[in-house]
Amino acid sequence: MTLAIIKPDAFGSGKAGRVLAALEDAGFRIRGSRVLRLRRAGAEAFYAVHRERPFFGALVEFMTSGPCMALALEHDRAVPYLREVIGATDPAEAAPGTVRALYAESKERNAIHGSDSDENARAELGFFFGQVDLIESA
Ligand code: FUP
Repeated sequence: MTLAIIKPDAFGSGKAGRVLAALEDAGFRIRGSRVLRLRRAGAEAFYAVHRERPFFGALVEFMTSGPCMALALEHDRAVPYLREVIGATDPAEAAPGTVRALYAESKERNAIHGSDSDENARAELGFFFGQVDLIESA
């Protein structure tokens, strides 16, 4: 299981359905979903690893600027496969057909987040979802 966020740029411009379709077409099963707006403290905690980076303030501003959609996604290679499907951080460098190549505006407003390790996926799923919200397949 891994964690994706359809970020405020994509969610706010009505692209959630297209992003969900791309994820389902890629073979992910949706096991949890929540629409929410992050508060400042939540966005700062979620991106704490980037706290010292020059873009941190703008990143928190962006992630708190409107609603987003958190997704728990299941696949047998969930973490690395989602990273492939979403593409490089900067859409200009993302492979053709990836979610960011299709839907991201810029490196800063890049449509979607995907956990980058199994350890971070567990922590990030815990950040957005309680255990009862996640349907494990048999
Ligand atoms: P990714 O794992 O592809 O989401 O990228 P990073 O973890 O490196 O960065 C997290 C988020 O910080 C990106 F999605 C967008 C933002 N960011 C910037 O705004 N500017 C940068 O130069 C790098 C990242």
